[in-house]
Amino acid sequence: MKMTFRWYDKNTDPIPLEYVKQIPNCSGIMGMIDDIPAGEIWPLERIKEYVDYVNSFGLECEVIESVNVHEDIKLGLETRDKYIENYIKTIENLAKCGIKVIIYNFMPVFDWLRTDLYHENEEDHSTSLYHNQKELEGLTPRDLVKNTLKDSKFILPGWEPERLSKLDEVLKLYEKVDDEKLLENYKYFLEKILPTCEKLGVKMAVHPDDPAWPVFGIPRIAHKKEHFDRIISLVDSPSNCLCICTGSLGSNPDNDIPNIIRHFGKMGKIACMHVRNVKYLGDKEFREAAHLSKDGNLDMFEIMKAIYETAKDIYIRPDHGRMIWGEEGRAGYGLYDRALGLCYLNGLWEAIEKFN
Ligand code: DNO
Repeated sequence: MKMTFRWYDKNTDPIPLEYVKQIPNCSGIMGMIDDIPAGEIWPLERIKEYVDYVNSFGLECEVIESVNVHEDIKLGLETRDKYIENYIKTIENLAKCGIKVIIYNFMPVFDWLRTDLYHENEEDHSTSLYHNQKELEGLTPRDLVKNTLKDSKFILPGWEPERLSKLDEVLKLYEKVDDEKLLENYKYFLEKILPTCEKLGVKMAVHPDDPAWPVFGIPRIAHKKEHFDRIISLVDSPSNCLCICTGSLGSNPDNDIPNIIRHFGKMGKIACMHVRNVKYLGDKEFREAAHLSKDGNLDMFEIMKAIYETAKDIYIRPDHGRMIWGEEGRAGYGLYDRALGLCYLNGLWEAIEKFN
C-alpha cells in the first residue's frame, strides 16, 4: 500500500508540499492540474514541470486525478473522436512522466455534488460537506451550480467554470441519453483508450458517482457493486480498473463497502482508493465525518482490513476532511483533518499488519 495525499497545484493549493512531506508515511500525492479544460491535451512540458516540482520535495506523483472526460464523449456525439484522440495523447504524456494510475469519472454534467459545503457540526463547530436530497430536489441544476461556486473560495474539482458554462445546452442533450446509451458510449470510449493504457502500463481507475444515486434525472451508472461489475465487463482489460471511494459509495447505506472491496480486490480490479467516513442523518441525507469509525457510519477497520487482505498493493489516500482549527481552504481539502485521517489509517494498517 502506498499512502498518499490529494494535492492540487502550487498556484491553486494553499497547502505547501513541505507540509505534505511532513505527514508520517505519506509517500506522495494524487495530483491534479485543474486549469486544463476537459477535452484538451495535457501538455507534456506542463506535466513534467508538475511532477518534477512534486518530486523535488521527496514526494512521488504516480497517480493523477480528475482527467475529465469531455461531455461529447459521454453524450456519444459525432465530435467525440477528436476528444478521444486528445485523451489518448494526454494518457501518453502522463505515462511519459511516470504516472501509473489515472482517476476519472463518467458522471454526466456534474462530478460530485453537495447541498452545503460548510455545514456547521454542532458538537464541535467544525464544518463538513453535507448533502440533503430533499433540499436538492427544490433546486434547479443552475441554482446548485450558483450556490456551489459562491460558497467555495477555490475552484473545486469537477466544478471548473468552463465545464459548466454550457449547462442548459448539455442538460437538454442528456434528455435523449438513458443508462444503456451512456454505457454504450462508455464502452466506445474504453475500447479506444485501453489499448494505449495497456501498452504503457497505465491503469484507468473510474471514480464512483457521488452521492451514490441519480440526481436531476440525469443518467448515472457507477454507484453500486453491480454497476462496477458491468463497467469492468464492458472491456476486458487489465487497465480497466476502479477507484473505490468509500465516502461516495458509502453515502448509500445499502452499499456494503468492505464486501465491495473484497469482491473487486480479489479480481485485481482496484487501482486505488479514497478512504473517508460518512454520517447518516436521514433518508439520503448525510454529512462527512472525521475518519474515525465511531464518528460516522462506516467501519474503517473493516475497510482497511478488506484492503489489506485483497488489494494490498494499491494507492490510498484519506479523502475529504472537515474544516477544523480555524483553517480556511478548499471545502473537504484542508490540511489538518485530512492529515489526522491519514495518521488514523496508518494506525489501523500497522495494527492489521501486526495481527497478521
Ligand atoms: C471529489 C473527488 C472527485 C474525483 C473525480 C475523479 O472530491 O474525489 O472529484 O477526483 O471524480 O474524476
